[in-house]
Amino acid sequence: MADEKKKGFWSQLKRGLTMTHTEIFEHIGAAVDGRDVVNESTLEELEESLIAADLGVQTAVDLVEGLRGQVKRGQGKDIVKLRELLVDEVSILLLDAPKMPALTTPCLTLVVGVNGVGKTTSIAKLASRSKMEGHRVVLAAADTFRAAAIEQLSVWGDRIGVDVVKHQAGSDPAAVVFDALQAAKARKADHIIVDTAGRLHTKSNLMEELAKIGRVIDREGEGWNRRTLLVVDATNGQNAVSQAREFCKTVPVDGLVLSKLDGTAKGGVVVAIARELRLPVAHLGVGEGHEDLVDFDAREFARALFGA
Ligand SMILES: Nc1nc2c(ncn2[C@@H]2O[C@H](COP(=O)(O)OP(=O)(O)OP(=O)(O)O)[C@@H](O)[C@H]2O)c(=O)[nH]1
Ligand SMILES: [Mg+2]
Repeated sequence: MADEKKKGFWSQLKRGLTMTHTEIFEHIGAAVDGRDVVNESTLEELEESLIAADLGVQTAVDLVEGLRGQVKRGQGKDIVKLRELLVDEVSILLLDAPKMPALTTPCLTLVVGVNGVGKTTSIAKLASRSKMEGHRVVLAAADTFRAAAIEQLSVWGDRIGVDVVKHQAGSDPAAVVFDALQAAKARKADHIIVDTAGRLHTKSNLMEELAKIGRVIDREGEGWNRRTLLVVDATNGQNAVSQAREFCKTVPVDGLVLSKLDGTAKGGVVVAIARELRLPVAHLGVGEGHEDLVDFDAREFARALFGA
């Protein structure tokens, strides 16, 4: 990846995680109380703030237990060193989680998730990214539930400069996907991104609708790599973990997009998800604009999480 682009990601990510790392370190800073020496109360304070940042209780306990051993052995005596050790430990955790494979075109990306989590915005971001990488993108407005949803995707399409295939509100989402596949083939596009209506995994009629879309892709999408991305809202913290877990039981998911990291002090949820769900985290949403998407990188994420 070009250095410029990497640098851009890094500053976006760091900005996106500001609320989380400020929260974690203000806490510990207060415990250290100017002495700048790490002791048992610092570690307890750290454990609490990791839990508050939604890394998950077990993960927080395990991390601090590891650090306690290192502190005893004379490492991590001051807060700067402790921060470095934390970055290393969290990187190791995240590196152990499955990685999202690179996009191979022609590709159809189906984007799913609960209402309001940031699906349509994430699609705009993905489309913009894909276009910048030289792909020819077609968006499919398969959230036909509301006219406003079709309009929202069209506005993004115009802004980014990519085609949008749409039908009238209330029409069959599977038919939109059918048309998007025909349009993509005709226009020699190589990446279709499908927007879908927000749904809870418990709504069986909406789940059947996804299955129908799947059958259309099976039939018409020969040669297209299919991947399903689940968008989860990071501001939901631990609830996002359970939501993702339940969703994945009904729909096979290939990777996750964690949106709205910029709007929460619960950025540790990314660690919880990677560790507990064993699902690749593909991208992080760090703002409302179409450029506010960061590729997930374990080491960089750990550094940004602790403001290193
Ligand atoms: N701060 C911030 N806001 C975001 C981000 N992603 C999405 N949003 C905002 O979240 C709100 C909902 O986003 P949408 O993309 O419409 O969500 P959706 O999942 O498509 O919603 P439905 O189609 O109604 O289910 C909008 O106001 C977005 O601007 C993000 O990464 N950061
Ligand atoms: Mg939407």
